[in-house]
Amino acid sequence: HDLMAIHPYNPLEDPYSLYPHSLRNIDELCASIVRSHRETSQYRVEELQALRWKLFSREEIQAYQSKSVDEMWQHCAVRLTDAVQYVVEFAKHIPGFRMLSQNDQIALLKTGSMEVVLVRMSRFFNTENNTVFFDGKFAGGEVFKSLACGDLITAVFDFAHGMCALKLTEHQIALFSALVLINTDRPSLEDRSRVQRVQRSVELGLTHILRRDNQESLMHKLYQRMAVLRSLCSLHMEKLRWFSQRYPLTAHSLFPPLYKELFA
Ligand code: CLR
Repeated sequence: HDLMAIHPYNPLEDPYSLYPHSLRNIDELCASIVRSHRETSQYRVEELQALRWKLFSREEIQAYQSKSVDEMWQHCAVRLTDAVQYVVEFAKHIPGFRMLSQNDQIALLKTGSMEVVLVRMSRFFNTENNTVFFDGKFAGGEVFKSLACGDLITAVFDFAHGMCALKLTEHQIALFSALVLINTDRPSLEDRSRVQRVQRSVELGLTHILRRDNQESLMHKLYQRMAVLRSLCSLHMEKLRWFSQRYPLTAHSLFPPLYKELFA
């Protein structure tokens, strides 16, 4: 009791006391999210940097542009699903994710996986010529012309451009991706309060590394990006509904099962 009198403890002066975490736990949480990001990010930043000037030739671009609408959709759906698979792997290693019910894990991935793919896209994006690494080379928006959804492509490229402007570190991208995924606003969650506990810890992790990097002002910008992500994903769903109506057979029998499971 005497010790308490010598060191009066005021929880309001201790930002961490509001949460059931110690600084050490937060460091461990950040480290495992960063590790999981690194292990599931397909390419390292340096590798992508080295490939920056590998562009598609005029002939190659024309080959993409002369594909039929359904052929190009199927091709992109396969590429996207591949990327989503890595995001699912990433999610599984976010501390607390596996403790959620199967239903809640799926509910979070249904809306969040595409958003994380778009966050990750910024690592694969060259702002100097507005191209994205796709199929082994860098592709401009014109490569996707035969998808017939120019507004979506423009919006997605604009988003990647804006993300790049924030110049996030790999650690920041990792924590931001986790926060995008663990979101209590998603529809049809069974145990919102459990998701909220995981969300709080990830939020705390992001705050922690932004503070450490002396970039606390980024937090506000990142929350703004999350709102843009949401609108991009509803645009993606809208396009998918349009496509499935016009090409029910391709959508039904040629799209990868995971793509259908998550987005259809
Ligand atoms: C995102 C980061 C991943 C690797 C990756 C794979 C596929 C890419 C994707 C990135 C970015 C977006 C992308 C996608 C393939 C098609 C898609 C270029 C680089 C564009 C935007 C077309 C979307 C078409 C849908 C409407 C089907 O780690």
